[in-house]
Amino acid sequence: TTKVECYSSLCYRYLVGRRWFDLWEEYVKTGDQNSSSFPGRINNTELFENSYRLKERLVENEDFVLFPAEAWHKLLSWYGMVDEQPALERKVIDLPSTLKVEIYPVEIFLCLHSNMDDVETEQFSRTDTILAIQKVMQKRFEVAEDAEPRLWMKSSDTSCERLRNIHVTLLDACLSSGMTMIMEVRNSDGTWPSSRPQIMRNSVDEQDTYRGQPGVCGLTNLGNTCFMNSALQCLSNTPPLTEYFLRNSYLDELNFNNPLGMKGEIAEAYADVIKQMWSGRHYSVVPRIFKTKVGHFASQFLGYQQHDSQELLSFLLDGLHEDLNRVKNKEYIELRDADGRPDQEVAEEAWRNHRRRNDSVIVDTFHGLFKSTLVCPECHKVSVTFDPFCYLSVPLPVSKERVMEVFFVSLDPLSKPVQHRVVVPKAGKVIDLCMALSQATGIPMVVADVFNHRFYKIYHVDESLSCILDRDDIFVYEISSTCEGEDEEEVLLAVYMRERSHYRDYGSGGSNYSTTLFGHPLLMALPRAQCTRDSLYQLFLQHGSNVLWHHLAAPLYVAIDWDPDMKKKYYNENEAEKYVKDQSMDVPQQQTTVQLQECIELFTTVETLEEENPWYCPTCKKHQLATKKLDLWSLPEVLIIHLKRFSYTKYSREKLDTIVDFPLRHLDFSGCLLRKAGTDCEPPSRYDLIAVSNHYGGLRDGHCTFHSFYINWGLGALLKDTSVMDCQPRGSNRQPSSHRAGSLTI
Ligand SMILES: *[C@@H]1O[C@H](CO)[C@@H](O)[C@H](O)[C@H]1NC(C)=O
Ligand SMILES: *[C@@H]1O[C@H](CO)[C@@H](O)[C@H](O)[C@H]1NC(C)=O
Ligand SMILES: *[C@@H]1O[C@H](CO)[C@@H](O)[C@H](O)[C@H]1NC(C)=O
Ligand SMILES: CC(=O)N[C@H]1CO[C@H](CO)[C@@H](O)[C@@H]1O
Ligand SMILES: [Zn+2]
Repeated sequence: TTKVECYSSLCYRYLVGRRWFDLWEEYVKTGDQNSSSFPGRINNTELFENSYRLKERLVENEDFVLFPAEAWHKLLSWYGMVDEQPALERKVIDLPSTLKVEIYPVEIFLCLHSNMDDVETEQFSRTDTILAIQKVMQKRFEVAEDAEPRLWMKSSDTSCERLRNIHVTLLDACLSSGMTMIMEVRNSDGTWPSSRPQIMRNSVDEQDTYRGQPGVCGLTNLGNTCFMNSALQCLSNTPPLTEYFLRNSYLDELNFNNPLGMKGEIAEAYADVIKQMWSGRHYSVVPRIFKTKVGHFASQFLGYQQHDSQELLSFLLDGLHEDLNRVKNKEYIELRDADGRPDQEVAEEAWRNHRRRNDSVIVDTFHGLFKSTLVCPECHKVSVTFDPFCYLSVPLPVSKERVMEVFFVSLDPLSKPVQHRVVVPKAGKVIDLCMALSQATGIPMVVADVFNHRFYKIYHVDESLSCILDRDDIFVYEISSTCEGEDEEEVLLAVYMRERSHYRDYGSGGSNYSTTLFGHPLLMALPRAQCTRDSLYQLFLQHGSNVLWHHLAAPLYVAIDWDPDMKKKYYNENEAEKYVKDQSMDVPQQQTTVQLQECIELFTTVETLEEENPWYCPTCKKHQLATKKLDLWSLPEVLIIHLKRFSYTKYSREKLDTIVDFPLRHLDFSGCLLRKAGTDCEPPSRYDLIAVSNHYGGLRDGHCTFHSFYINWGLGALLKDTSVMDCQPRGSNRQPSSHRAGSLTI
């Protein structure tokens, strides 16, 4: 999705594959009319699955760019389109609070109740109404226009829901791709087929009799909502919060007028889900209304894309907090600097001030306090503040190394490219890659990104390795140094293989043909003096006689044109695609494991502020790159720890897949809490795990799961244990307390 400006109700955007776009951009920027940079016809192949279906989870600007209609039609008229690919036209839709381009319309299966084997597929916009679907169905299945049929929506094998209001949009009805819409038409005697036994059994009847363990309840995936369900399961299994909702305490505290809140709607929708989950009457619950509400208040969670579960959890905790804030009139509070006063005093003041504006079950349960200390590098002014937090976002130790897989192409025309796995410094340069490959033997090499039989990019040795993405096809070419004299100038020649079409036009006196690229492109270094047409031609012939064309070290900056017949005879397509694996490819990649405690220590490590984010020193009266240290002061009853697995840099988005080992019981913070024990209200410092929200897979195709079955039962056991511990002294002389043992959510 993308934000767009669009003032007409019928407005479209067009998708163009990123690869073609880059080629085109290069071509127009350099103004180079060489055939080597000419992008050719628009080619969106990489965006399609079979039969021109758009691949799932494409990311704007990474996989494709969007063009307004006018620009698209210009491009199309200038370049044309390969293989009669369809234009990827997408509607701009008006969603609550934003306009978005609907990259993926909703794909619904349609069938008649009387013949559920005959299923048709149709795409709809989220802004279409259910009525629009009904009309399409009536037409498709030849149901009389005045028939007044009933519509049912089947979202899983066991649940079927009647769609009563046909005037709502697909978005508000939470319809998503893959759902089946069933149309039921009255019998001739006026009765409905589904009112007869065993047909269309509504799962509600079934569920009324189900008496399972309260809280052990699945959440139906409404199409990529695993991130939301996962967060909901974690919260649902947080005892103080769930008890608060089940006891109806929230009814007295709903804050309908808080401008920062959501008029109580999020809290009410959340309470509804929790009550259903803990009723013991359902195997699973469809959090449809909750999802719609979330979408209304935070449009980034609308629809279909994968999201960070943490992002949603953070939004939800914020929303619940403001909806349930007991403070109705927020007073203005002047913040005082610590000015050397004792930590205890400043911390208590900060917490008091926080509670004067923020007072809710969320604060009671999840908020803690940390201390941040900034030191000016110049005047050594120390600034101390205490800030509340709702969760700890801890960094992962970032590996300074990176494993790259590249193909090495040696000078020997007979040897095949060799795939290597090499370890390079993450912040290194292209030269480091060459060094790693040649083990510092100093063979001259050139690193290139090869795409579509041409050099997509040739890297300079000083370029940063971060420009190279893991998915790029990197070829490293050995380069001969043919220069005799030291001061002779060398040029790098790139060679492309082209095949001529058979078409010839002798009418104009010369031959005329079109060409297509094939095979691997080649690279070669030559003294400038040798770069004449004749000597290149000779050189090419010499090497070309070396039979196996595929490396025929026959490089020119120009392309080598092959006659189709010659190509058939001398070019072995299969042979050319082959490569061998270096033994480095057999070494299994090591997974590093770190302890959760290490991440927490990293969180409290002194860091120097970055250039983009300096601190204004009140003494020096200017921005300074101060050192900053965070310390934990007090921890909440339920502690949420967020592992920062996603790292975003200018060039790449990366998911750190380091394994983080965490204890299930007794995660101990007593060593790193600044606030010293000994006071009456000792803060909790030992935690047991109650929930984990886990994201599997890569950045784009990842899946968020909550092993609801496993975790719920496991959790049941944990909670039982916890309640046993409630009535037993913890630690040495501690009296039985009504305090629950602290719980930890990751
Ligand atoms: C073709 O490319 C070469 C190398 O980039 C450049 O020197 C030459 O001027 C280009 N020719 C045209 C016609 O643009
Ligand atoms: C279009 O691009 C794909 C790779 O993305 C390539 O395999 C295919 O040959 C291209 N088609 C044409 C006609 O150039
Ligand atoms: C080659 O063919 C194209 C298209 O048929 C034509 O426009 C062009 O003039 C021809 N060039 C030569 C040199 O014959
Ligand atoms: C942690 C938290 O929710 N703090 C809020 C307390 O209230 C102030 C003023 O309304 C907000 O700005 C904070 O975000
Ligand atoms: Zn200073």
